[in-house]
Amino acid sequence: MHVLVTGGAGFIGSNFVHHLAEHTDARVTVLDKLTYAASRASLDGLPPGRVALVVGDVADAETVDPLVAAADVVVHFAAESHNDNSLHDPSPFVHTNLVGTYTLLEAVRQHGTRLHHVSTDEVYGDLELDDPARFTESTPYDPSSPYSSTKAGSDLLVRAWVRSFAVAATISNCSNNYGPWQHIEKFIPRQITNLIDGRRPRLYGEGRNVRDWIHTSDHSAAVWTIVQHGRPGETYLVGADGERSNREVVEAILRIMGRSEDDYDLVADRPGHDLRYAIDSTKLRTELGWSPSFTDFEEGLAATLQWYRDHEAWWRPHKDAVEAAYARSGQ
Ligand code: NAD
Ligand code: TDX
Repeated sequence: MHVLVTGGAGFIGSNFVHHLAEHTDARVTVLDKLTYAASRASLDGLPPGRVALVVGDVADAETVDPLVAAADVVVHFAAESHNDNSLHDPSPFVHTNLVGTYTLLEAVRQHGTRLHHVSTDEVYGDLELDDPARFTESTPYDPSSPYSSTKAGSDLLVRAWVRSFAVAATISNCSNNYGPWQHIEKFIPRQITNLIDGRRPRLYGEGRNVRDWIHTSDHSAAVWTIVQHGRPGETYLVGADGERSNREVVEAILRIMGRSEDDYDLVADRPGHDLRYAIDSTKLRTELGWSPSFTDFEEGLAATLQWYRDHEAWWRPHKDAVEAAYARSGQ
């Protein structure tokens, strides 16, 4: 099996490539533009001869077409992924998330190649803190940010290509990932590296917003399960029952580091900040038999914290610039 992985040098994509190398015999081609969010180092240590990296844009049909023609299946992770960036400049989000997905869809249509599209729970908007409901596959789309609206649009393109052109595609919508190689602009690595650096954690607003955390390895296993056993045309929600308020996450990080639990700052809120995400992944668990391995969030968090301690050389060169950009927004 030859798998084309778009965005395979990013946080979740690279974890997925390692998952394929460890658990399958698949040959992998990574297509990645190597934006600021990518890291070649995240692909180190892979078996030589089984993984190739092509540097290119998923929205460039001339690059994409021969790669899709040569693949048995395409797994599409490539995206602009950070909500805060999308509030400052939505343009690359429209280009990569919408035009990129369209470009890939036209290529898989042309070549009859199976596609798995990786998406987010943010397409469903947000829930109230006290709402017993969780998102399911039939929750109506209601995205809030330029990021989530371009992801929602990309999902709708996939659904339309399935229905109109019989493209064999599946979609997964996953909750917030954490783990190694996540860019330090994101919430958990930002707070961990702040503390290692002698800075205080920075919580938006009151820190009440809730996210549903899943370890990225469990997301990779879910995506591979769907590629193998998912029914074309279907959507599967991926989540590990990991709801925590942002304040609880920061308190847990502070505890693990032996610091006082109130040693953080409240800073300017994110405009349009989604209140709560929560995933009901019953369909994936019952139909395809997937379940998460990382069931203890604090344990996964402690391991992730240790990873950032051990990989300071990777994130250190970017830390000041990331913090300077946040400071311009009072965050
Ligand atoms: P990331 O930002 O860490 O990585 C994205 C990768 O895509 C980078 O390697 C980047 O270079 C590449 N890329 C960007 N634009 C490209 C283009 N035009 N052509 C080719 N490559 C391009 O993102 P991530 O957090 O690993 O997210 C991966 C996917 O998973 C995204 O589709 C995202 O929407 C989805 N997702 C993420 C989360 C999460 O918590 N991070 C949760 C659910 C779904
Ligand atoms: O410094 C911070 N302080 C803070 O309170 C940062 C960076 C974030 N936050 C809050 C905002 C969110 O409520 O933490 C929460 C998580 O923030 P992000 O890491 O930016 O993630 P989020 O906006 O929830 O989106 C993530 O999960 C869904 C990914 O970035 C998306 O790609 C994915 O689709």
